[in-house]
Amino acid sequence: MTEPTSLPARDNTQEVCSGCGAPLQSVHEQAPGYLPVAARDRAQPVCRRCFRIRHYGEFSPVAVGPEAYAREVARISRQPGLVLYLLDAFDLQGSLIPALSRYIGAAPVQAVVNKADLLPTDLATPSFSQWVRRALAATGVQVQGVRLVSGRTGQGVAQLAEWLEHSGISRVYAVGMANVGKSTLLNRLLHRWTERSPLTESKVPGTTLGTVALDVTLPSGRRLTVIDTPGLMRMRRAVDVLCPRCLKAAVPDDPLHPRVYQLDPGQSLWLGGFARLDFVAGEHQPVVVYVSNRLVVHRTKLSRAEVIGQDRADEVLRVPCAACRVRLGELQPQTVGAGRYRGTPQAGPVWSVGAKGADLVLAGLGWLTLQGKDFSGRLWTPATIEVAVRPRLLGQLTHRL
Ligand SMILES: Nc1nc2c(ncn2[C@@H]2O[C@H](COP(=O)(O)OP(=O)(O)OP(=O)(O)O)[C@@H](O)[C@H]2O)c(=O)[nH]1
Ligand SMILES: [Mg+2]
Ligand SMILES: [Zn+2]
Ligand SMILES: [Zn+2]
Repeated sequence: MTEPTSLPARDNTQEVCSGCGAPLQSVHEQAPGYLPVAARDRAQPVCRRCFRIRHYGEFSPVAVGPEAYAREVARISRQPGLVLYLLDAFDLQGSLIPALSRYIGAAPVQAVVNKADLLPTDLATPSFSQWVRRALAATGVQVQGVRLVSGRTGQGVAQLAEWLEHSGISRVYAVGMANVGKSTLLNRLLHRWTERSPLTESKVPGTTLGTVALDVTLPSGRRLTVIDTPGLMRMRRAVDVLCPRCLKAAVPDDPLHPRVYQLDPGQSLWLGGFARLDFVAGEHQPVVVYVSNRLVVHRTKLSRAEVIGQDRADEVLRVPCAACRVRLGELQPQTVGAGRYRGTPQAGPVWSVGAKGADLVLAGLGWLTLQGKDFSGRLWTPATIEVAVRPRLLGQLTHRL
């Protein structure tokens, strides 16, 4: 994996790359925003990094840390506009920006759940919208509405565009964690209005480095400024720490195929080599796994589970590679309890599953659904990956109220 370099502070008078927002410079070839002197008088020049990402599919992430992030996004409280707060439907937990309201002030916010194409079921239900609203409210952000879109397939994009066309607003920002698809979605909108898709997109988080503002004329003749912003990286999601090969296996590209395992006590499930669920005691029950279709899910005896992780990881579980294993850190056990094992006092973090079941969410890797039957076990995850429990996304949150 390319080691991230950091972004220099930006001088407001400086011209920026129209693909990634990095300040353009012709001095340091390896630094962000490099543009050879000969290419400087082109209209809307793009930096060499953007050129390479677009034409050669190169990945060169640059970490936008919390300070640089705050510096770039603070512009929103100075020049208010509508904020489209983008969330990744596959990684809702990892999409939450702590204290976003600090950066955006009192700007109105619409939640936009992107990558809807990855989910096997449509989420456009009132219960899902309510849950998203509540999850965002818990981080201090009140949203006006929740929209479901796919920047990739275009699902929901025409409706969003028409709404923006009729809303009367003159400035719109896309804001969100790195890699949630801000630039891809804005490119779709911009293409509709200008037939151009100028923003650089890539598989690796840390593509957009600074704000990029583009003025467009809407079909009604009204002017709208569309602003892309860099994504925040907190290194709590799988996608922030993996090398390109492990990323390709762990991040889904196609709609998820739920994998159902009928488990008995004494069995374990490995999710690649990223995480493991041990079923220690309880009733026979189905456990549904929602991870990338390319990730190996390996069922084994609980007594063999550790040996597989230690001796046969590369051969059976395939990813993460040795270098990514080091970056992710050792797997840590957490207690999982459902039914009559719910709430049993235990050492370490406890994930408690109610009678209606729950999703055990691993930020950026996917989730496991338990039905709420008697279950006592352990979930092993790398210390860097955020874990959470939520109502079943496909089942409870997609039920009509
Ligand atoms: N499946 C799916 N993938 C998407 C969608 N939108 C974007 N992506 C993919 O997500 C990855 C990141 O997209 P970007 O548009 O670069 O994301 P970003 O939020 O601008 O990322 P940063 O600039 O790093 O903050 C790319 O591989 C996109 O192809 C979508 O609707 N569905
Ligand atoms: Mg971007
Ligand atoms: Zn660039
Ligand atoms: Zn790797």
